[in-house]
Amino acid sequence: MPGIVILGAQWGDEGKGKATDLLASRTDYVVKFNGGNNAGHTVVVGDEKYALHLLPSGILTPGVVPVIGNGVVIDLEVLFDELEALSARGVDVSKLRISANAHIIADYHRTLDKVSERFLGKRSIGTTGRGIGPAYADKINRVGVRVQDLFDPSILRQKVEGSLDLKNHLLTKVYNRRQITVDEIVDDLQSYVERLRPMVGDTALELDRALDRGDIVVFEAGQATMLDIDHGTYPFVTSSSATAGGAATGSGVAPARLDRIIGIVKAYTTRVGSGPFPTELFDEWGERLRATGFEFGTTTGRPRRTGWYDAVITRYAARVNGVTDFVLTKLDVLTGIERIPVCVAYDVDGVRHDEMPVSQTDVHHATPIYEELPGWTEDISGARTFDDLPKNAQDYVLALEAMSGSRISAIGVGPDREAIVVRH
Ligand code: 2SA
Ligand code: GDP
Ligand code: MG
Repeated sequence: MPGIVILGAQWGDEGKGKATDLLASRTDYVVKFNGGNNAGHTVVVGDEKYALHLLPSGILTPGVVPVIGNGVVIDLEVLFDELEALSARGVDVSKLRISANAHIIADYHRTLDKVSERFLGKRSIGTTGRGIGPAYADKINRVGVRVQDLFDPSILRQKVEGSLDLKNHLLTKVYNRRQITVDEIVDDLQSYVERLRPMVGDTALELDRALDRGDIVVFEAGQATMLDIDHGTYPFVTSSSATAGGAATGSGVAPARLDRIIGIVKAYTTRVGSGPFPTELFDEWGERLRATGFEFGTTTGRPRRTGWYDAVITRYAARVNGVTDFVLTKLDVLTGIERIPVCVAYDVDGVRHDEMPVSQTDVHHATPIYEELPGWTEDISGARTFDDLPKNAQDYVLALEAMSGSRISAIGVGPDREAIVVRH
């Protein structure tokens, strides 16, 4: 199974970084195919904790070639800061490959992200403020600056001019900000050119050849299904394709070469930023999940919203992505809860919905229909086989498997690399 996609089945932070890192020892390439430094993947290796934002999680495994695909938006300052920080900790970052077609996040994208969020007021998305939306907007508007443009000074100037044209009007006339000059942006971007050059290439071709050789390539999604620009809870989404299709468009590898789609799903649900969240808890249970699961943004430190497991969205994620296997993470966080509610369907104004409602209004009005499953009190963090889990924990997993649309192949029982039960 040479092409493997790892993606989030909920609203992100399911533990994709840990899952990618786990697979990495058997992997040749790890490809980030969407998003940018809005992502936050935490990987715990022994006593060391790494928080990766722009770089693929596979960079931590010696021998793996990390790839930033064409679907990613790159903040060059963050790229080199992250590379330097990892190098200083002894991580070999020399193999990194970057697509010539990836887009650049410039200073004005970050500014626009922040001022437009402020402008939206109560309707704000709750973005990470990293310039992601404005950079993708430029890509779709065909006024983006791509990595390859940096290597041709006259093209770079033309592209920056084209991109800044209307933005300066918006910044100065609407948002009351200062004018940004073409020179300052071009000078900034050019300061990275020589360091960037050796990393850049036709990564789609390189990956195709790797798959031809029988190499194992892992495609690691940022964000998650419910934050996908097309399939998520629009407009409360990120601006990229975080679903399985995005692995193909965001890397240039043909869809038929993606053999396994691994959906990462938490044993409960979290969300950061605005937007509907049917199983959200506002009581002490929500507080308990946040404290026990340490649910704070890896990138921004924001407290995450928390709620019970929602099988409606997991079934939806299984379908939209064609999930072949789920990895259920953070089961340990539920230890000690006597009866664990699980959302099996929604009630929308008196009508039962077993599938994700197509209307956004219905999603906002959805209230969960819960089933309660018996909990367990035993510490499960040392479990390494399914049989090591207490009977009620096993039954919880089997119940989720039956209602979530695909098999659960592994179960996370703690943050460490080894804290995992592999079933298939
Ligand atoms: P953006 O910045 O334009 O992508 O924000 C749009 C929405 O996408 C959400 N989003 C995320 N949700 C969960 N985790 C993310 N990464 C970080 C993490 C987030 C953090 O791993 O914890 O540190 O706050 C992530 N990135 C984007 C975002 O909340 C908006 O709802
Ligand atoms: P990602 O964005 O999907 O990579 O996830 P994050 O790294 O943002 O958030 C997941 C958090 O859960 C990280 O702090 C991980 O170290 C932690 N984690 C992953 N799997 C488990 C698990 O099975 N149990 C516990 N307790 N923590 C886990
Ligand atoms: Mg995260």
